[in-house]
Amino acid sequence: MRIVVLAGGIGGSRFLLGVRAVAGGSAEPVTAIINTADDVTLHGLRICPDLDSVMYTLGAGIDPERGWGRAKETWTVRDELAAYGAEPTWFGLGDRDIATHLIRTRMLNAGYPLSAVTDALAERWRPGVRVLPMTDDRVETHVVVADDDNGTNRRAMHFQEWWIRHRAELPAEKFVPTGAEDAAPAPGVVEAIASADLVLIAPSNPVVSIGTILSVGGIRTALAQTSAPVVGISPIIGGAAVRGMAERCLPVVGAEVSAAGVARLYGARRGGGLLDGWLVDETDAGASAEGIEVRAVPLWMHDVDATAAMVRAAIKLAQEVRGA
Ligand code: FO1
Repeated sequence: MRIVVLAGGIGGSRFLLGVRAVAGGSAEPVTAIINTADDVTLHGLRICPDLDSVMYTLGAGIDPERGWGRAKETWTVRDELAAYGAEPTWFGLGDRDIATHLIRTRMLNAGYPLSAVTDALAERWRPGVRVLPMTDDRVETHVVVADDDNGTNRRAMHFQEWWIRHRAELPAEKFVPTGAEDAAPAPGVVEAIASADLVLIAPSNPVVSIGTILSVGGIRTALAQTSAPVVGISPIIGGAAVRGMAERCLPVVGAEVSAAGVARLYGARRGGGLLDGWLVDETDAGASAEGIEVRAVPLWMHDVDATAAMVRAAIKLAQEVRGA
């Protein structure tokens, strides 16, 4: 079974461990299409947080508590940069992680596209799934916030600054995936979706991870046209995000912070939206969204087995909606 997964960073990586476990044996590899709008250039290095979280998690190099960066990390370079007063000091660059950014930056500067860089880095990490950036073009989420008390002026900042420096506590007025209008899907993305037997939407941030993947021209169309059923997994359980700050992002786009609210944001495929099916946690049993088949199963990714059970439930739901 050819499975394609749209995913962001930390939640998406954990989910992919379950997908790999379920699909591990099959000849066709899983294809993961990963958000790159969190990417940022700092201290002259190109950093791709979601691609790295996926690569390190599937390659067993991740720091499991943080969900980003390397295990057994040290922070000497970060501290030395801070000693020079080199801004930004709020972004944690780990020494081991810097090697990844140096390789990536050197290859990008030599003219290799991000997808080729990702393949080269995967030679070391062997993630066991095909990891594709959503695009090889530069797309960066910028967050528009009020710039003064009475909210007359506005300013935009990079998503990483809003997320890390301001802990997503500055009220966001808009998320702008800058560059998306000119970005093309990376090589292999449209083909993978078109030839998929199943498309899974990982329980990642619906706005700044899945939403940004959908903002790349051609990806929504490919998802609408593929014969594969599209089944999503809710990142919201019992009215709160499992991790990260999806609950800070959903109201900005006018979506309710609930499993049903995210399904409605994605929309029903038969109504021109994304989803055929939607998995919600048992605490949200009874959630419904017009035109979408909803099933309630345990959605806590305690370990790979729990996540694999979620993936099997998604496959079962896909077979049911295909039959519908
Ligand atoms: N997240 C933080 O909260 N603080 C950090 O200092 C930080 C550094 C960092 C460095 C490399 C990297 O790949 C990720 C990093 N992250 C950090 C996480 C990152 O902001 C998020 O994982 C994604 O952007 C959200 O999906």
